[in-house]
Amino acid sequence: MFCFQCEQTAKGIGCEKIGVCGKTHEVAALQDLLIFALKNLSVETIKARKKGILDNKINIFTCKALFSTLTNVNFDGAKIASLIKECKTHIASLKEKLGDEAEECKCKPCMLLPSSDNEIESLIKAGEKVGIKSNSKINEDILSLRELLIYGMKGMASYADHAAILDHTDETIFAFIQEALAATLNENISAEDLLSLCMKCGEINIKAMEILDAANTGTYGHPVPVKVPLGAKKGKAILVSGHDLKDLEELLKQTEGKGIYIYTHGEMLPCHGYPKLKKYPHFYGHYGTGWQNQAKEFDKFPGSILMTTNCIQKPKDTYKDSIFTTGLVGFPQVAHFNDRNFAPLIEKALSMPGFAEDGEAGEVMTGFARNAVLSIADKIIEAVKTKAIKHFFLVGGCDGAKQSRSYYTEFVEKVPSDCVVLTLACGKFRFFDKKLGDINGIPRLLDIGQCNDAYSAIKIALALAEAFNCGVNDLPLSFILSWYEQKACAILLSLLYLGIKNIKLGPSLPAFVSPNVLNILVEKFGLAPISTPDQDLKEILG
Ligand code: SF4
Ligand code: SF3
Repeated sequence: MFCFQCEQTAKGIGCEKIGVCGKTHEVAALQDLLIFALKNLSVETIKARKKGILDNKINIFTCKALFSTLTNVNFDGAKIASLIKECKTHIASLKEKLGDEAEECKCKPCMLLPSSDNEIESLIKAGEKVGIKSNSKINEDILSLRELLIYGMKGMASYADHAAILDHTDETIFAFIQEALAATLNENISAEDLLSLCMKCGEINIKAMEILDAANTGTYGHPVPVKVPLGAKKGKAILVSGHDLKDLEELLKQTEGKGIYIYTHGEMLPCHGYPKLKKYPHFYGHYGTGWQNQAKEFDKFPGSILMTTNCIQKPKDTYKDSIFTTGLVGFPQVAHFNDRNFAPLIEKALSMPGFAEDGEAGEVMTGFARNAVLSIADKIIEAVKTKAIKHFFLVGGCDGAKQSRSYYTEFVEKVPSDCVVLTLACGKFRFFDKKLGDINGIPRLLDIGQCNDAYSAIKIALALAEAFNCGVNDLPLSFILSWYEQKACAILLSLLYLGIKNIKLGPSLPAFVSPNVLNILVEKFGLAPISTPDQDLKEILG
């Protein structure tokens, strides 16, 4: 195996024997084969689209399959194998519709994708031939840009999939994903063409986040600022983690009147701000922090756990029986729901002790998405004009295991008292409970939401730029980002597409970015690695 798609990749170079995330060689090979199969499916969908044949089922499948290869989503080889099989079926059905199927097709995917579909071994062998480094002659910059594009698309596909779950889809997103996936099969593609596809990926990802925002706010209302308790309520309990709002809503409905309190974990925290979710009286609070601390926090939780897509850590044996997965999440031998009939999860929660008594642990605020922030735009603009607010920092992105991520906590602690911190995604769990106070009634720590709510952050930045009649780069606003998995790649490409300069990125730069590609990002966009909080604050604030 060779995988270097995430920030925790082995030695900052690549995972070669087993993933630091726990991904096995076998699952890695199956994921490589799935990506290869999706590229070839995309070749067929492009031909089909030209003939007016559009198949939303195949489009959504493409997003789901891409999403399932994201870091910490699916560790179940059998599930990945079934996606490969489904992909092959779609290729065959499109070939048939296009009328260009041969008696026995001899194209590369058909030859490589074995016909004995159920034999995982043969799929693994085929996957070993199509990995990232399968072409040893490929130029390192081409490889770097090609993988950046694929990772950006994986992130985008995850947002498109979440939106599709709420019945929001967009043909331009599907068409781009397929064009770009097919383009990565071209071994003679130029660096310029790949770079412009990366920028296009950033552009289309804004569309994906936009339709997800429309799906979430259209279904559940615009988030409102809300205080979320971090303690416990006496009674039975279920913990929900991941990113999926629909799963949470269904669970809230199915647990009504059953004496069970529902808690969020990780990226589900912002769900408390959505009016149509927060209305449930048994939707109580947030337990623990984010996905990085999942194993130790899940271990202590006295109820059952629903893990929606994504991120997941390998469950410990101690709580394996009380954890249930849904969406694309997969672990061998862990119960999975395909239909959102959560009866076994509820039954399990009722059989567990729950919390014996109420427990106080303070509270945090969330719900500062674009509507909430822009509703006080006048106040914010006034505070900037009167210099009550000197600078805004968007300290956002993913969390991970590295010690050096303490940079972000320290940075937020050291931000001067006349500055405001906007945050989003799961990196915030390092500082989400800090009491930073307010400036003229404007909280100094504003949680915009999940990683996909980067869309909200972009909207806020654009609105402020318009109010001050300047460009986003001229605002007193700096981006201090943390990355871990591929959704962060998609968001970074979106920010670069928008022309946002001088982003600071950490805790380390991606292993898949070659020195030449890094030079382009530095020269064109002023992208820079984080240094120390003191040094970075000094550089930004002068
Ligand atoms: Fe390694 Fe990350 Fe790939 Fe897992 S996803 S195998 S940790 S690079
Ligand atoms: Fe977090 Fe995966 Fe990236 Fe949603 S849950 S931001 S790491």
